[in-house]
Amino acid sequence: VLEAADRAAVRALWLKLGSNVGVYTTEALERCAQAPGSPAFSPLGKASSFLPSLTRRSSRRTFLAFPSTKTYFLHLDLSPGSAQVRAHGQKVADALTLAVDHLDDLPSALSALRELHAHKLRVDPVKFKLLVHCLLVTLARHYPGDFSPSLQASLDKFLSHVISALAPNCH
Ligand code: ZNH
Repeated sequence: VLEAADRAAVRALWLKLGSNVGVYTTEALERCAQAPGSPAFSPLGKASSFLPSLTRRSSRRTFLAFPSTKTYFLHLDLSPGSAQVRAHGQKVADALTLAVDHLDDLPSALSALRELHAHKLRVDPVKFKLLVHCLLVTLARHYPGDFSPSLQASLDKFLSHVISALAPNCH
């Protein structure tokens, strides 16, 4: 369970994000996997190749950093600015907002989504960590002034709880 200070920090950030949660979630998805034809790289192992994608002002390509996450979305239009990716980003954002509203009971608030991801979509649990990582990077870029180490830690804990609720075997 999240501590009071973590909850307060996450709730305060969510208030600040307001209706933009979907925008940032979409950007995080776009960052996640790599466009066709680009050389694959592993950001976890090679900080040097990852850093340029952090500093690029605005990505024109979709699914940039973790190509393997793209395989789940091949049925969507993945071109830059795709309305389908945006719509999916908004759904993920709404689920995160639901989670923020149910910090006391994430597992039951997210149980239908856990079923969907584990049994129907069969998402590799590791992919959740990649998406969450991309979301943290995205928020840090847009809110550099707010992104203190303690906010980072609170958000990280919150998102870890969301992951455990969605993918219980992800450790
Ligand atoms: Zn997911 C879907 C959320 C992660 C993949 N998702 C989805 C939805 C939601 C979500 C809300 C919608 C549902 C309905 O419609 O009903 N996710 C989410 C969250 C997270 C996630 C919150 C975290 C945090 N996912 C994920 C990952 C992956 C995925 C990691 C992989 C990589 N999902 C997915 C898919 C889908 C989904 C594939 C389906 C899409 C379509 O549209 O088709």
